[in-house]
Amino acid sequence: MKKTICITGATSGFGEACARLFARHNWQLILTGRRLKRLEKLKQELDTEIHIIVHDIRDREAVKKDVDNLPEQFSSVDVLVNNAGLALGLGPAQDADLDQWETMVDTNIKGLIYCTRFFLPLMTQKNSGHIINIGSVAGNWPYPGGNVYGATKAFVKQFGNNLRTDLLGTNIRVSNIEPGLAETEFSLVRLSGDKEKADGIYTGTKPLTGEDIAEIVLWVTSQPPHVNVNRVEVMPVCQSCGPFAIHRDKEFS
Ligand code: NDP
Ligand code: 8X3
Repeated sequence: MKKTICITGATSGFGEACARLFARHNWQLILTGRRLKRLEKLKQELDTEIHIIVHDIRDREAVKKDVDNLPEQFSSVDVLVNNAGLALGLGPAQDADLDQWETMVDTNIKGLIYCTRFFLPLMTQKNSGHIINIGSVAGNWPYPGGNVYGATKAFVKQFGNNLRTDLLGTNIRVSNIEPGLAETEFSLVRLSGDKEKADGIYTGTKPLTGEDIAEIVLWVTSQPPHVNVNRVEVMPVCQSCGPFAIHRDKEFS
């Protein structure tokens, strides 16, 4: 029997790449997102059974209803990839748009906990499963403009750590994948659709790709059942951390 993976945010980027890779590895897929046409296109293209769910993960009742109403064939979920998420804005906190901050909190934190809470019973019932959260280097390291986005990813990391403690004694695994610079639609969304600026983020770099992250998700799921990969932090070679920043002022000279 085929294994079942649910990938949230499968309409582009990491989620779409995971859908393509797991289909090639003969898994059946539950794919979620808001853009129906993209999900339908994937369903037509990929050679496996696919159940499409169109909802906004910020809509708690919709997420609950769609998990409650999974078709029998897809109701035994082996892996949940909590991937749907976004960054909005790259400016300093003192100029930030509170609506953008709320959207990141509602999507990256609240949407992720809704999916986790509603899918978990499908795993505890059979005492097996794997929750893979897509965090970020932004949850580990500060950078200018990372403010609320990075904080949502720090939440995701700690939520995963705490899930592990609650699930101790079960066979359910929890992993956090923490990518750095990766070329997807992420920057286009972050920069409000400004393609030139978004492309500029990747100019002169060799960033990670969706396929790179999908391979890591597959590797994490392919470990023997007694092995839990807690966290994987991954950057492209062209990225690193900076030195501590020090503001110098004539007053102190
Ligand atoms: P993309 O913008 O390409 O993909 C984001 C996905 O999330 C889309 O499928 C989108 O679907 C879905 N999504 C966003 N908001 C919602 C919502 N409210 N309801 C349902 N689905 C939603 O970006 P990435 O593939 O890069 O991002 C995937 C994850 O990886 C995110 O959590 C991001 O924070 C994280 N990440 C990205 C990095 C990068 O540099 N690219 C690095 C580290 C982490 P739709 O719009 O159709 O709803
Ligand atoms: C996305 C990676 O460095 O743009 O999570 O925050 S970064």
